[in-house]
Amino acid sequence: MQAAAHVAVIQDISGFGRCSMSVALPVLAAMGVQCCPLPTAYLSAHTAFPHQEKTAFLDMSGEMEGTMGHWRALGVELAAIYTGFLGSEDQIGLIGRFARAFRSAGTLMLVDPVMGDHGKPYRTYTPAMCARMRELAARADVITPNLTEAALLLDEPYSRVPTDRAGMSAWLERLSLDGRRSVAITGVSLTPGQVGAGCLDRESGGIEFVMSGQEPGQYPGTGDLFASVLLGGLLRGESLAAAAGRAVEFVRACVARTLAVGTPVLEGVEFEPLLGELTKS
Ligand code: PXL
Repeated sequence: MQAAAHVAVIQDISGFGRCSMSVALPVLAAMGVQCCPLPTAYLSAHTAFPHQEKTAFLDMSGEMEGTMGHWRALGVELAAIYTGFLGSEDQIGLIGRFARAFRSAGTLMLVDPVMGDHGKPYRTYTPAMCARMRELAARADVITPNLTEAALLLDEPYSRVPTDRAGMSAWLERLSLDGRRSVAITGVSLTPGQVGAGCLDRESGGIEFVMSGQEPGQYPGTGDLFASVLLGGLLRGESLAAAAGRAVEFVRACVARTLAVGTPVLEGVEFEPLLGELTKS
């Protein structure tokens, strides 16, 4: 019997609205991973909610620094480092140092370059943060940008997002940095009614599009859900395309359920009742 893998989960905790840490921890736990949370910031609610001027925001950079020292003293070993939404520009450099301290030959580094959606950066993401995110993502083994983030990483306008297989394959190649990192772009739609992920696996060099039926709804936090399921699959030894296929189907099922239940869009998807699906290999 094998011990659960340790994974450092580096992203914010949002108090209301399912996203980031409150999605990553249950998903990875259901998939047999021991999560080691390293919160970047606390927000009272994610950034898409109204009354943003009332947001309680705590930057946790100081605690991140302290955690690094403590974990070093404890000799913590990590099977994966998983980063998502970050609270400030300086944190991106701090995570670079974290990776140098804790990454060994067998550590998988997944950077979800959380920066924006629907063609626009998130409210808290400055151009300087986007530039630093590009540097962090350059060190990753796997990145999981949505279409907006893919455009930001490539410094292309959102209007140039490819809509066909050849164009998307060219973006995947560019994002792989000459095959040095694997890439899964989310929110890709090449045929009407189908949506999924475009994947370039650096192990094989192959490009695959894993698609499923498109549900008529869009929810915050689905990128976090995708990246978390993908990582759980990779840690189980699945190929990038197999893990992405599992993640695409899980997100679709959660969206379908949420539409059926009719809960508010900003609260994100009802993934909790479906977590049992992830315990199956
Ligand atoms: O789902 C990405 C995300 C994570 N964390 C916070 C966010 C968002 C997207 O809006 O606001 C705080």
